[in-house]
Amino acid sequence: QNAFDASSEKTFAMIKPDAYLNIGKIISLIFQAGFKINKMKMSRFTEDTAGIFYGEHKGKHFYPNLVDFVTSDVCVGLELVRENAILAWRELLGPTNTQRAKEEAPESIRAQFGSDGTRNACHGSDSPASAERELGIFFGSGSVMPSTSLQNNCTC
Ligand code: RTP
Ligand code: MG
Repeated sequence: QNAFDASSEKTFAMIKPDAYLNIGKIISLIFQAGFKINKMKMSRFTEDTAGIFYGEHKGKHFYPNLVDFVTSDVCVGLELVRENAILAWRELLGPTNTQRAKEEAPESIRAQFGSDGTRNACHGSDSPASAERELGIFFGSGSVMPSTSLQNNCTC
């Protein structure tokens, strides 16, 4: 479980397609909050891999919109390590809904970089079990998430 010492915890963070152009600012906020970045990978969801990652939300009213959004461009997945990392990262994210984040936590990442209820800049695991599952999807051996190879909209 612990990459560095007994008090450290791992979480899975993900910069979503609406925010990866702000990756520099978001990584600064991650380091300022005392996290170490243990792994980082840019990748793009397909409908199938989004269905694996967001399986718990299948059937919910926002699911089709969520899949359209996360497959629209690349995401950046990170393994973050810190004491109490899961809660600390979700605290830094702020409320799920960007409008609520702006009202209740104006310094939060979602308040600064999100745009609505679904396009909310970043993801964070909600429990040790989901952190293990999500880190496995992105970084496990035989990961279904390939590293990008000009999968993004690069025009160079
Ligand atoms: P996340 O999983 O991304 O860290 O966010 P969360 O735990 O705060 O929210 P969750 O309930 O797990 O929802 C997953 C993602 O689905 C989109 N969503 N849209 N009403 C809506 O339009 C709505 N509700 C949720 C968001 O992108 C949310 O982060
Ligand atoms: Mg969630």
